[in-house]
Amino acid sequence: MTLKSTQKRILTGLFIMMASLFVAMGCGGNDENPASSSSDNTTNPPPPNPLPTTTVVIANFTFSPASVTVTVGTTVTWRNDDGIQHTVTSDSGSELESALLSQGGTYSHTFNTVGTFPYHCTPHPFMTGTVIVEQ
Ligand SMILES: [Cu+2]
Repeated sequence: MTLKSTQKRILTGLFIMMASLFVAMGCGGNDENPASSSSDNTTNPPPPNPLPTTTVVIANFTFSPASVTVTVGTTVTWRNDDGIQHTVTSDSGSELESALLSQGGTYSHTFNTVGTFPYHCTPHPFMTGTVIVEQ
């Protein structure tokens, strides 16, 4: 009698242990969901840049477009596609004074003043362009 009731207790205890193990494993599986959902806590994409930009391409000894009209605060970027070095140099003043740009090189300038800014290429003075900055 006593032996049988002891066995019963042991069996019951084992059953409870296994049942609680099963529950614990189930909980472990559930824990992975909040862990994986925290992975969409990635860095947010940066806000779109509100500053206006314009690109002038230098190709075949030509600034293209030769004349651009922009609003104050616009950043203009020149990109040299030629295999020959060019500059972006103000005809007068120092608003634009790039170094020699090799192929693929760029020069950027932000225009914060209203006005007309004619420029040329120092090695090739026949290459000319104009930036018109409006309010
Ligand atoms: Cu040039």
